Amino acid sequence: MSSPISTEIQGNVLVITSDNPPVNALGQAVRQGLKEGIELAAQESGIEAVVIKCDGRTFFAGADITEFGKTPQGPSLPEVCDAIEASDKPVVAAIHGTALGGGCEVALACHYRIAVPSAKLGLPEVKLGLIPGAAGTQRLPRLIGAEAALPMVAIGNPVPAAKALKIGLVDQLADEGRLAGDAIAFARSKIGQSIPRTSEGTANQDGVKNPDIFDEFRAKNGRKMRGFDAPNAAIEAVKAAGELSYADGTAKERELFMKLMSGNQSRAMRHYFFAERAANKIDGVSADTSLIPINKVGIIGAGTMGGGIAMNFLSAGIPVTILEMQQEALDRGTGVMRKNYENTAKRGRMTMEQVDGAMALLSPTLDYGDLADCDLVIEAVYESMDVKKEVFAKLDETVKDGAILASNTSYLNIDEIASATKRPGYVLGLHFFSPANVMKLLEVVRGKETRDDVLATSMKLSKKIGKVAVVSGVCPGFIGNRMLSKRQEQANKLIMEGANYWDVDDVLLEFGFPMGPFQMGDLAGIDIGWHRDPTKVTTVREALCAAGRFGQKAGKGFYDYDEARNRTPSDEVKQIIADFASKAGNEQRDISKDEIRERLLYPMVNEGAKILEEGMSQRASDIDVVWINGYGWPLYTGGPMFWADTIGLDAVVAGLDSHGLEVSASLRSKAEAGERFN
Ligand code: T1G
Repeated sequence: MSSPISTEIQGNVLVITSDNPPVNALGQAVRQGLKEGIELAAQESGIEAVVIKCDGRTFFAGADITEFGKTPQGPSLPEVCDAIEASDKPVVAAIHGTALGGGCEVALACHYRIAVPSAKLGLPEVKLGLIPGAAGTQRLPRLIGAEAALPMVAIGNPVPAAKALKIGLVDQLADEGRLAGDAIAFARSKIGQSIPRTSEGTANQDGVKNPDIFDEFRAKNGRKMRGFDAPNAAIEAVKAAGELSYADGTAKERELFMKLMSGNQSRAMRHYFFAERAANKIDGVSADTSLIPINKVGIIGAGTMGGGIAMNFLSAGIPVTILEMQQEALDRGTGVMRKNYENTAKRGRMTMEQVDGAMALLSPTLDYGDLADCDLVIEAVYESMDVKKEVFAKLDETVKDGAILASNTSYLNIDEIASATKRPGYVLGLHFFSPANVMKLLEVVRGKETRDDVLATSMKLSKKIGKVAVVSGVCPGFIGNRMLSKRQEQANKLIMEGANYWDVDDVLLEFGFPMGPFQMGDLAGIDIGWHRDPTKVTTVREALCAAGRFGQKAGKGFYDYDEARNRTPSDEVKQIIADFASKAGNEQRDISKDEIRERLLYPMVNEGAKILEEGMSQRASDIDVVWINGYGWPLYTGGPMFWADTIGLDAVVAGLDSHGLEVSASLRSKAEAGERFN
């Protein structure tokens, strides 16, 4: 098989080129070819400088993640990087696309780096539960200082070329389309000069002007890093760069890297990396299915969901016509959208010009006729089948043929909604999660008649608006809410049996969720949907509302809140629950956190098994993608189905049996056969 690496001598410069689609991952053949290229440069006296570049869409985007967990084959990436850096002829990295992970480390091993303005450079290993493993944590701080290196290594976001130039990660910007030529000229200009080797830099030794930066960084990013092992390891590695010799620092990095590589968190996060990409693929629908052009979107309803949904399209530069029934509701809705954008601008995440640009694409209307030329219309009206069928019938009459009609319903039957139209093939569900302009998950609900091109268009469009889309079949609650209802059912039962409601929340918090169900209730507002009659008390929630416990906004809900919104369990609430429990004749008992965790999470796994069995989800990893992006399931456990594999399906079944909870046939048979979901 021909090597993905080719070499060409242009005058006195050796150009080493990688052509390893799709992203020039640094697989064994690439590493071998790079090493041989550097050896060639050393042997040939006519070669006075070297350029390393990549064909295709990007410079090396990292080690080949598919090789992880397999027996390593030499040469290792650290070996290749050291060979590059040891060259006594200047080596220039010519960067376009995304120089990430091992790709950035190859660039750091080069003596110089030039990049096109659209390029990005980064060390995202931490997003895979790892840290850089080819001396990135030791070279980068020596090149740009620990303070600039810390976020790159411990958070893992890439920096654009302009910023890379500013912080010294890149030496020069090249013209788009002239990268190779500029790199060769740049390399020639360095012939005869002393070779700058990053690993020899000691800038970082005294470059850490303020050793407190590490604790300050931890304090500032604590919430984001909560529960993850890799960020702390990354901080340790960067710290070591300022305290140890290069040799000792790389040994420290290797030790930290190997520990993470063999840990559950990295296995889970690597699972998620491929799971998110697999979710894009629709079984039985070819990747080259023709797509329906979406140039104009209609949204029915300018409430919280409708407005949030609209913002996704406006932010992606797609014009939106938004319809309400009353002018006042329309004005309120568009006002909220502008306010949301302005708040984002205040946080420096967009400019006011961008705010105005997005809002300029919005056309508010009270007239269905203005939706006629939309290519896609999404309704976000009241969750009532009758109302939705009425809206779809009207859309079917008004909107041009061939347009997609989508419902944002969170659990209603899409096939029944489609039956209200003469175009069921063009009907599907696009279930956004609140706040719709923030949450990444989009459940794409495939009706029994939904056409392949409608489905493929929706999946592609989801990516354009920055969503992670997962295909779901038609069943109550689709994938996420269907599993959530099982957890909520147990949460409500547990507190009726004597479990402390704060233990229920704490179990989920300690597991890694952002909050538990009772905290969530206080945040959203206990009084949502309350009938406002304090004399009519039939549920715990109604009792809380009757006692004025509306949630955080009232300073009290399930919890009492201080001015900083810190929560304290309430004896009054504990008594309210106990009264309900005794009225229902429930025997009370102390319930351990272990039992709470098993009863909250195992039924979700069981429901996931049923969803798979019924074909409501294409694959177990899709369920993981739903829960990580829609409900805050901790990424470092890989999602409910991967987590169940990790603890063992036999343990899940034994737990469910011990609590007298349902075990689906497929889950039990998988457990008995020693199988995994993923
Ligand atoms: N290894 C193997 N396959 C990869 C890959 C990688 N590093 N990156 C992408 N792919 C596949 C991906 O699965 C998909 O396959 C296709 O390429 C297109 O990807 C030693 C240890 C580069 C920004 O973490 O962030 O280096 O689905 O759909 O949206 O210190 O891919 O087509 O079959 O994502 O244009 C560090 C991971 C690795 C970068 C492009 N590097 N990749 O995004 O395309 S660890 C990363 C990305 C490491 C060293 C350490 C993105 C991208 P398929 P895509 P995209």
